[in-house]
Amino acid sequence: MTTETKQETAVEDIKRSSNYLRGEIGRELDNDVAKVSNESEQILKFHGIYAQDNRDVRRERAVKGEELDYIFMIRIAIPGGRLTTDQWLALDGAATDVADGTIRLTTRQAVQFHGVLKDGLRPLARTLDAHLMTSFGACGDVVRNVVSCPELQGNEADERLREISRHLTRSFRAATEAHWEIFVNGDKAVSREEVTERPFYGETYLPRKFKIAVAHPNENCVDVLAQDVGLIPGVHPVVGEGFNLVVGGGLGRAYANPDTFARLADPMTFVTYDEVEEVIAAVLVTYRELGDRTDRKRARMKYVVADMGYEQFRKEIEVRLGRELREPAALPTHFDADDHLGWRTRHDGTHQVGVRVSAGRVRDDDTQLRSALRLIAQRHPVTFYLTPQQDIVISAIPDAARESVEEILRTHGVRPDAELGNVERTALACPALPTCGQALAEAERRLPELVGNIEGALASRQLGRRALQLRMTGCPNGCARPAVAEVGIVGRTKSTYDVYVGGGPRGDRLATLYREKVPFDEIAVVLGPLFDRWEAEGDEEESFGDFMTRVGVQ
Ligand code: SRM
Ligand code: SF4
Repeated sequence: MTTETKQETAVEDIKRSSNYLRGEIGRELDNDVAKVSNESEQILKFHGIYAQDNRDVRRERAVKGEELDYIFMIRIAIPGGRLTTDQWLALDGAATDVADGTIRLTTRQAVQFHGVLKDGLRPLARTLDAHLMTSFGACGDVVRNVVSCPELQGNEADERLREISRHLTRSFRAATEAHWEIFVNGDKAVSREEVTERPFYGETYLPRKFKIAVAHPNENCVDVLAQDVGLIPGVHPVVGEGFNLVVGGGLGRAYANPDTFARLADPMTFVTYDEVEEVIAAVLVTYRELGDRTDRKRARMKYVVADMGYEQFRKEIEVRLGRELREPAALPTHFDADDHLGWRTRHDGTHQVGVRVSAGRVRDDDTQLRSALRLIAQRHPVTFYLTPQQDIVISAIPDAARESVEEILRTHGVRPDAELGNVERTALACPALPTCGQALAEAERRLPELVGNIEGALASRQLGRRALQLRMTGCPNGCARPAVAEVGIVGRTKSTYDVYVGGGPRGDRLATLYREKVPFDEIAVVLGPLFDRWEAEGDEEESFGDFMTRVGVQ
């Protein structure tokens, strides 16, 4: 009998021989070539940088035998999405100086710049560093930007919860100084001795990315069950305040690999504030040791949990932790999702306003949103929070500034939340074409049209006032989390999409595949019979996702 030994992927060797994420990046940044080598592409991801090319001109250039339009995407980790006005203004300046003039807010409260040229990478890194931000660790096989509910602010208890996201982002950031050496300080750090890399990373880091989110005690705007590790604040009858810790969520799939699937996390244990870091570190070591390094598509922790079974996975963590895990406490019974839009008065008497950003793209077009945010940041001592719905909350607005903020938004054409359509209000889309190398179909650029079609279909029934959560992606990687949406539209081919229904804002169930390979223009049409049933048979307050779950998807 022969035992087949699977080979590690080439990426493992690239990581191992990179000298803790240096590789040849420094040298390649200095040459005149517009792109970087394959090895550097892999290592650059750990620095928050993706090598891309403008796919709108890819074919035309290839036909003419011309070089592709090589560009870079840079993702900046913003723990809990919190930004000072000074930081926002730095990002705004960088959008003009080195990127395509837009600031892209992500579904994980980060910021992305698109269309950056190679010689813009170092100046951008220095700008970020000068304003206490970094792209390091925003991508790559490490713990990514830790997400937390933007409502966690303003009073002591909430601030303490939000602080966890910043603390965990820092604690689980790789220790290597490679980024500062290559991008920020030049050769200043070369003579420095390498600091020891963290034990849960070592020289090959994690098998793949690792995602953590901190939910609000009562609401799940962060999609906590879609994370590798999710923290749900709660109170334990014996140990008091802390978190229910859930493990093994993830939404990405690949059409070419039927063994890939979306999975919701399982409640694993209850941890106190003091225990949270230690337990997550044990989860990371377990994943580091047991994760699949032979197939990148199955390297996520959810597959370790699914393959060995949740009970066994829990035992593996206990072995590495050196003690038994406490049982989880009861999960919140009221666990909906807030869209954080519109005006509210905070605990401390200041105000906040949540502003919708279509597909997270802050720019000046029909609406002068970028200029409005710049002006607000220049004039008022506010704080910005990016939301996991790609929106922005302008917070800590003093009484005296409220009118001025309102006026700036109005004169720049930023619509108040009351004027938003019921699908438009919460719709998400990933960037897809032309920047994403994995996109099979359009997403962000066709979101407004799709929203219009679906709002039209609802209005033509008596459903025009009913909210509906729509999420659209250009491929099944699921970056806008369509797998848990009431309606998830997932790119299948250049012109068709798979349609999923039955998830919901609580994020506690997966949507079901309803129709495959639907042409874009027919999406609202194929949903029509479901809307008819919802109108005829749904209870007054029953959301579309709840209704579909009750009656079943056929
Ligand atoms: Fe994502 C890869 C954009 C959230 C699952 N994601 C990508 C890349 C980097 C494409 C690539 O690998 O070449 C996309 C960059 C496109 C571009 O041009 O900007 C990309 N992902 C995004 C963002 C910007 C979407 C957005 O509309 O905001 C989000 C950035 C988050 C951040 O700030 O860190 C983003 N990606 C997600 C999420 C949602 C989440 O984490 O809450 C998911 C599903 C959850 C999960 O991880 O399971 C997600 N992205 C993926 C995957 C599938 C991973 C897998 O399990 O197989 C890929 C593919 C990959 O990693 O190889 C991917
Ligand atoms: Fe790209 Fe697919 Fe993610 Fe959209 S879902 S950004 S197409 S990887």
